[in-house]
Amino acid sequence: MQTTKHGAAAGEGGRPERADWTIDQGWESYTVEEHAVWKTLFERQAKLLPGRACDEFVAGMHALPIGADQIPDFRRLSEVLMQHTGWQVVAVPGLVPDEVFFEHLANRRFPAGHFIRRPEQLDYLEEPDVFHDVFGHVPMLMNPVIADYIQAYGVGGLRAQKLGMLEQLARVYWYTVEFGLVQQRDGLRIYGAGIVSSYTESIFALDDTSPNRIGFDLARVMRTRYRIDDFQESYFVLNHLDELLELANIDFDPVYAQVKGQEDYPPGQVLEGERIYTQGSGRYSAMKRQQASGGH
Ligand code: HBI
Ligand code: FE
Repeated sequence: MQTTKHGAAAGEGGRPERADWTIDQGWESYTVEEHAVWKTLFERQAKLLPGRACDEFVAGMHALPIGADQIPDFRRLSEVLMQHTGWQVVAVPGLVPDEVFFEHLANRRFPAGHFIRRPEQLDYLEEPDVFHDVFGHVPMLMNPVIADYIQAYGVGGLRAQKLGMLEQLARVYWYTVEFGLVQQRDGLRIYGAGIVSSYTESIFALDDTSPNRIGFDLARVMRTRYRIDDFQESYFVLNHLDELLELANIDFDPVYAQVKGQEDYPPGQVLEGERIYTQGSGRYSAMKRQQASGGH
């Protein structure tokens, strides 16, 4: 799943109607074909995810009006979310500028793409569509810890921009909210939206021997670059989602000071002394690099 760095004006393009870039979802205008794409994606994940998605994701999904047959109506999602964690889902044309994105999150409004991918795009997506945003992110917003964490991320994002530390903060979001894994008693589970909404990555992130799986450390993740157009080379693992509560409440300034000016780590690097769940072979990324260079 590709999230361009600066949330370039996407979707219908051009100037937004409203300053906050929100639009009406236009739920009544979805076509039968669009609901059918949602159904295909939903049913594939519903079969695959038991034993892969974390308990909090499953609980959130079951408590929301999200089903196979139709693209969910954001108004109905917001009614339930508002009661549980004070969040709502607002429709946007696609990626929005960073400060617009952070402003929404800081006010517990999750900006979700209103469009859905085309049938021929099932497994590759330029930017977050309604399946990535609603199936991937929204169930986790029912969990109070994630709800607080993503709001804190919005507040932090507005600040990080001023401090020139957005790059580092965006990596923390990427390796948690988008591509995070969590240790459960019965094994590693997915909580990241970018993984849980992807058929192929829901398998790769847990089963493949190629990627590293490394214990989450804030300063280390702030220095770790990531891939935006392919599977991750490393996944970071929390002992428990409550670790994110700490992240939502600590002062980032000392950590920013610690990492500022420090060398970044390439996505596939493993460091001396860090907690390793899997030392990956790196075979998948090596194969992709070879393909890219036209190697045989
Ligand atoms: N806009 N709609 C939308 N969705 C995103 O995930 C998003 C965005 N704008 C900016 C952005 N993500 C990231 O670049 C920031 O988290 C840094
Ligand atoms: Fe996302």
